[in-house]
Amino acid sequence: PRTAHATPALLDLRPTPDDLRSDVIAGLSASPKTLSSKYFYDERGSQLFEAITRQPEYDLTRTEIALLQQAMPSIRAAVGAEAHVVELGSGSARKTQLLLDGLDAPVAYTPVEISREMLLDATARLAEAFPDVQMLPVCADFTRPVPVPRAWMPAARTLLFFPGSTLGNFDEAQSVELLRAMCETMGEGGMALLGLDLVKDVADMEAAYNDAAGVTAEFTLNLLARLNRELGADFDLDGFVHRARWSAANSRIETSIVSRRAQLVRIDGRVFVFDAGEPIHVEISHKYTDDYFDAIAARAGLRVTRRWNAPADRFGLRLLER
Ligand code: AVJ
Repeated sequence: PRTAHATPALLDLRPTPDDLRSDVIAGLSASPKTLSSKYFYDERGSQLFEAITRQPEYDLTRTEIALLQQAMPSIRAAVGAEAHVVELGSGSARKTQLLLDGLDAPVAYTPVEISREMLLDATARLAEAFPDVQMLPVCADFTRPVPVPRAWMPAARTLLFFPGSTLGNFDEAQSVELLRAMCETMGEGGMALLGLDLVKDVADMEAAYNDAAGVTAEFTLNLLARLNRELGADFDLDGFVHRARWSAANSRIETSIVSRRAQLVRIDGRVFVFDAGEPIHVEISHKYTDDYFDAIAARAGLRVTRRWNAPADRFGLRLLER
């Protein structure tokens, strides 16, 4: 039977799947050694990230949700009625619900996600909560421009939603590229709402990535556990430590996995040599000032038209227009 809750149709752009094995071999062969933070989020890693968001030192997620709640009436007025909401990634059900609830009669919602399973899960959950919003999921790589499916109800504009300071995990050149793709995806008259973590006390920023309970360290080191599980690598998890520290020159937290001693690691018949104290670069988390972010946005052809900051400027929401 046809019901409002039938499995939503999916526009599948058949994105090239990530190749963990070849990415890891390339990253560990490079100098300095590097692994992409996108590989943190296997099932265990996603659980650990959820646990991070409950740590007292890591207030990013709580602060963003409170800010979104508080700023929503003003966001609603700025965006106007009948928007088509396009979210990059589909991992933030709580924030998406706040946005769809708070906007004026949104007509459609399009999560863009490379994992079909996560895409369909997120869509199904939201379809129940928002029967009047057309669900139009797209399976695609969101770092490239995405064709936005046409909704039954013509939308007044596209509103891209990219919360969580996820932009901060991309380096400057990649960020500009991603913002350019967003600029194209949102189309004429489109807008984007971004959540960005802001520069604050160095001690606060460093504590957020070095929580006392050790959850962030476990999250980071889970990457090595994942490589052992999925690639048959033989990382000795006691031979490596988590390190996260502020780089003022780059305005970002830089997270590494540091080898505690000289050691060898085998993956797939290949041998990787680690010196004592040698880091694997695994994550960057940019923190923004207005000048820095406005300049990056301008390089992508975007203007910041509205700003909402949490108390003590601990987090910011930014509205971007072409
Ligand atoms: C997913 C971008 C919000 O960089 O703060 C949290 C992930 N890494 N602790 C961030 C993360 C370590 C994260 N974001």
